[in-house]
Amino acid sequence: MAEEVKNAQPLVGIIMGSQSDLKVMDAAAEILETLGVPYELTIVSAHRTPHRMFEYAENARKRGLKVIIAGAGGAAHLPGMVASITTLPVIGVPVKSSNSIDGWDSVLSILQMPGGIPVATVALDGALNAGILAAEIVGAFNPAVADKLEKYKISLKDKVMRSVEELKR
Ligand code: RP5
Repeated sequence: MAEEVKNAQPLVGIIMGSQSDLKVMDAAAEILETLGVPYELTIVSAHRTPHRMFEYAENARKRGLKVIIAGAGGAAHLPGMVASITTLPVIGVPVKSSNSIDGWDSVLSILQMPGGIPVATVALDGALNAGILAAEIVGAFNPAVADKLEKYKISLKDKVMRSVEELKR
């Protein structure tokens, strides 16, 4: 992480139910680094550490976080429970864990929230998009992050246009 981002107050909290989720959730951390958004990353389990989950969600806004990305697999209650406690926006990442039924358990338990408690659910293992969405929320009020997002989108377009040139027949 660039020094100035590393030392800055985290704006995005990345949490996950287990260390086994890290291989997926790392993509959110990487893109936040690319986009210059300070973040923190830790493990918070809804089922195995419920008190830690409550404390994390309750204190997140006071600690200066603006968005929470929560990833979990199986009976993935972490994003929804965190969203029920905090007024910060929560982005849910359904993780396809090894004992899951093709990931449907994770997707549905994060997606099907009751009215009043939204979780912005991304695709199965969609931590990259969760990171980008979190940066876009921060970028709505932060011109430096908005500028990096603009450059990122241009880089995506450029990549497609290079393929168009390469495939020209
Ligand atoms: C969930 O159960 C975690 O988010 C993880 O995706 C899944 C399996 O956890 P481990 O048994 O690998 O710790 O709570």
